[in-house]
Amino acid sequence: MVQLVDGDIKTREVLDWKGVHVLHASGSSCSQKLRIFLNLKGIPWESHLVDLHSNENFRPWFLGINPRGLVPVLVHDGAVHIESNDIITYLEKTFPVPKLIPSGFENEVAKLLHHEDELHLDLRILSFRFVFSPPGPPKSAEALQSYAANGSGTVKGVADPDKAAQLAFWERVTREGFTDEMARTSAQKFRVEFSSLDDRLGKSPYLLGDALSVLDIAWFIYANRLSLGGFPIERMHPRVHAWMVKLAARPEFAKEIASPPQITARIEAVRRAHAEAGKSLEAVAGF
Ligand SMILES: N[C@@H](CCC(=O)N[C@@H](CS)C(=O)NCC(=O)O)C(=O)O
Repeated sequence: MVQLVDGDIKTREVLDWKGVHVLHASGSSCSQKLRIFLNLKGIPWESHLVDLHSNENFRPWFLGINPRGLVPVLVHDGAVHIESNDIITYLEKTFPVPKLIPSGFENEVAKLLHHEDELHLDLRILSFRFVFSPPGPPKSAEALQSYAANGSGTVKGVADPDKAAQLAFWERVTREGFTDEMARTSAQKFRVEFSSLDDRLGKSPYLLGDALSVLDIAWFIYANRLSLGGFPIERMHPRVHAWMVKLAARPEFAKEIASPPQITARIEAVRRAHAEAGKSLEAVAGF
């Protein structure tokens, strides 16, 4: 569980926030996951949007709340929680009904969610390359300087290696771009994961059995994002595709993945342009 300690938090005003507050971004995959969870739980919460496009997350105010500069963040009665899976696990304990982590599966779910989180940078690589496709470097030098310089730099009172890893990631992709090699490696990892999910879905309607769980939410978000990038889920992993379509029809999921028409049109245009250049996700990954 990642609950920040007093010395980690420089933006002191949040310590007075009462109730459930979520700092999030509409198109961010981890924020979508948390919002679906909150919808299914029926937990009332107050929204604080963070604009990732203008790098609001790298400015002192936000870094004073999450020293990692990442969304989502939960502030519950003045306590600051970071890391989407830890936030979800904390909320599951605090608001136990309806159950979204089945009894007896707590350790397995923790392990599986940790594994999902380990693939987050792979999701980011494929998202930037095939969905967002920014024309220039993803982060300006000025934004990265602000990221490096601000915030406490500590999590639970200890110098935070995760921030250094995030910085190294952005510096690398600023230098090299999101290369074919990076995209291929990341796509291959998801092929392995989706094959294993497909096997699970051959045995039960949801990933952990007969009931929907946080694991379905987490993997739904990844599958949805990758299908926007042109990952051939329907052709390669038909059970995952059918499960994804079934979940997407539920209102708690549908409203979190809906995009304004101009964003949908842009994503389609990016996909078409990549395909015309022979550089679709399928082609680059060799699927
Ligand atoms: N392990 C973190 C990952 C969070 C993360 O990477 N969030 C992304 C959005 S999905 C973010 O804040 N990116 C910062 C950026 O794009 O500048 C979690 O699960 O909360």
